[in-house]
Amino acid sequence: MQKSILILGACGQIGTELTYALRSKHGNENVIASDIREGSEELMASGPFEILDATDYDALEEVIAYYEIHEVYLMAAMLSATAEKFPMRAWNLNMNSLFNVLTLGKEKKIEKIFWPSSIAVFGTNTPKSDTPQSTIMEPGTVYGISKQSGERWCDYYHHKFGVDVRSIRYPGLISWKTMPGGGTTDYAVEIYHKALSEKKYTCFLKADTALPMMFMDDAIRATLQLMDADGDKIQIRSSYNLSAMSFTPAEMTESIKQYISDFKISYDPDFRQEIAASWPSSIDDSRARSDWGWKARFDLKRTTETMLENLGGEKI
Ligand code: AKB
Repeated sequence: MQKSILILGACGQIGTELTYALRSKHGNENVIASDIREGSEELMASGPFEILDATDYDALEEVIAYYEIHEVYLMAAMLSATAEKFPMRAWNLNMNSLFNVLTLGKEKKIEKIFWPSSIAVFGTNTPKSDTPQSTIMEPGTVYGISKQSGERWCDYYHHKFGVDVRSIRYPGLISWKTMPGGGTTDYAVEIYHKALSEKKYTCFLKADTALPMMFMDDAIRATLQLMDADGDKIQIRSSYNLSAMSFTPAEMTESIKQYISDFKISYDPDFRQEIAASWPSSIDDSRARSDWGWKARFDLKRTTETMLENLGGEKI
């Protein structure tokens, strides 16, 4: 039987590309995109779309019953930088939306859930390099606190009620189709746009701030791979560490200069520097590799080539 899938937060940076990937895999009509606002014309035209607030349980239940949904991908969230400005709104959105889908899972109204966590679950007391799967987690941001709590709730609902919920701790994600919104790692997307349009960029992080990053194609492939894996392979029901590459703004600048030699960077760190400084510089993802076969394909060089080609419209 063909399964029906609902994506909450389909117009965001990950949601957009996840919608296209799931539609090409399962058929446009079987993947229902939803968000609190309309998305790009291209996304809206590619299949069914519902305006839906992920924190509204009744509305969510209604859409799930109407489309006979089997799987939900909950991509709606307020990210780290914006969440610092609106703590209660962030907590309400990030937690209530998760409780809604976990409850629907508990009541057997849906069969499978994907929920994204983040490297933001770690804090200043966490080992910074090659951060292990299980370690000290004392997040110092509103967003990180919501993600760490969410991980505990996912684990609890799985072990207590048998809810099939799966999760990845995404690093910073780099993509060209949709801009990120309100994150600490957003510089790694903005820099390509500015390199092409102005040949200069002012970075809000310091030159030597190393962070774990991933190209969007890898992130989408990992998400689908995790969701397709046999349930008994998914040994971790809080969230999996996932890694591809780690670099600093200075290293990223060097990588762009290989193609745009007169590109210039300057640094004007703001409140996001403190957030970035509290996160790991690199991640140990050996459990994702051994449990469900994860392996990244994009390094910084390939990411830069792909970003500049797609944003600049010229073959590199
Ligand atoms: C952010 O910067 O808030 C996100 C994340 C790492 O979860 N990109």
